[in-house]
Amino acid sequence: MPLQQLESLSITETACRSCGNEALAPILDLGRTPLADRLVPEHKACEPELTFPLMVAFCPECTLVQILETVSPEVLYAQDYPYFSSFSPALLAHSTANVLDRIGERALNTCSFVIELASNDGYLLRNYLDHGISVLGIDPAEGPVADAEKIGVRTLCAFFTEQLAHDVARDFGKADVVHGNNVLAHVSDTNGFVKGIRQLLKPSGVAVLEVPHLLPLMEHVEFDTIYHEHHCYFSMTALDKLFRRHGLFINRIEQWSLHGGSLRIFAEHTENVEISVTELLTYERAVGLDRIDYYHQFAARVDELRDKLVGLIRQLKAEGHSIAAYGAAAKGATLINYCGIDHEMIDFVVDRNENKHGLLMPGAKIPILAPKALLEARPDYVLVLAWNFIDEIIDQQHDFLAAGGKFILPVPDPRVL
Ligand code: JHZ
Repeated sequence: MPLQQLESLSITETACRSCGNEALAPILDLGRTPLADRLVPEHKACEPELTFPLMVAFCPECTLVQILETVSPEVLYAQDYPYFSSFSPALLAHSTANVLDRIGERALNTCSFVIELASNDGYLLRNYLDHGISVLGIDPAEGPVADAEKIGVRTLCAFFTEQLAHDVARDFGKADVVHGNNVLAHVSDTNGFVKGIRQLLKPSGVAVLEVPHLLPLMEHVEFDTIYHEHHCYFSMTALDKLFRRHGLFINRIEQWSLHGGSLRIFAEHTENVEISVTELLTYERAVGLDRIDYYHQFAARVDELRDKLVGLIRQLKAEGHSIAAYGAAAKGATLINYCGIDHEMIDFVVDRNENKHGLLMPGAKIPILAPKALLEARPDYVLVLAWNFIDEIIDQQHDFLAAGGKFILPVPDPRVL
């Protein structure tokens, strides 16, 4: 399909994705950017790229922070969607622990049934299979779904909608546990998704969802996690209102450091709110996350971070140093494109996901190579785009560090480690 036609497959929303309020307050404009996960094949390096506006707004009514652009899922999650969950041992360990906790606390057994929305390559559900518990994954990305099927995780290759929830409940039955990690923010029909979850849950069932938390995003200026796949940036306050609207109650939460700071929420049909929820709601109100004033300085803080990072990179280049980057992450695309970091500054990006090798970062068109390139080319500095995995990356890169290589962390305050 020609570029212009694809770009028309996008809508600029005028009302809140959660409550429908039409008086949204813009808080940050990241300009027109390419899609963060649409890596560019080398032979298309000179062709114009698809770009879409990236404007962030706050809803004074229900407090939801959201982007205004909705790019059609067919464009966002095309056949070559490159994200495979199984590339992070830390994420795999986190998922296994999640499953073991659910099996223990809900006394799940071989009669139980678990569904995961956005089940990707089966990284989480495989753990239930190990305990003889039947599972169903739902995910629209063909590549990861094919991998899930290979390891025996039954998966429907489809977008999760309210209608699909209805069909799944009819054909497969309702679930004891519905998982959904890093998917609620990705859907454009936020209300339909929550309604769908409600349809899928047995009366005693629990939905266990993980979402990046707005509070650390704001506190640590994690603006790079803003891109078109992420429609919403959830506070506990906004989540509570959203779920209650559809007769589900977030009774408990856990806070995790994953992806820069995430919430794991436990939603059920019956209200039984624990202190973990009320404390966070109180805290968010105390810091002002529910009021527009809190967001007034955010754009200036993002620009300050950009200027500092670019200043550091320019200084290192002026001193004659070579710089590469680690992690062809979606957030890396937002960071380098908003900061105007280009191939002149960064020689290449390395990533363990071989599906990304040989491709170019969107926008900046920096080539993506296997991590061994760090030892072969020996850049002096490596800008860590996948900063959320910094501990894992340090563990893997002993040889690079031992040879005198240094890491640059971009957030919350650009610095050389
Ligand atoms: P990673 C992803 O965003 C995808 P991304 C998605 N948009 C989402 O919602 C968020 O997560 C939450 C690589 N890597 O996961 C793998 C190594 O090379 O932080 C990835 O390409 N070596 C659905 O893409 C990238 O880094 C390693 O040791 O911003 C990390 O991307 C590890 C651990 C990862 O997020």
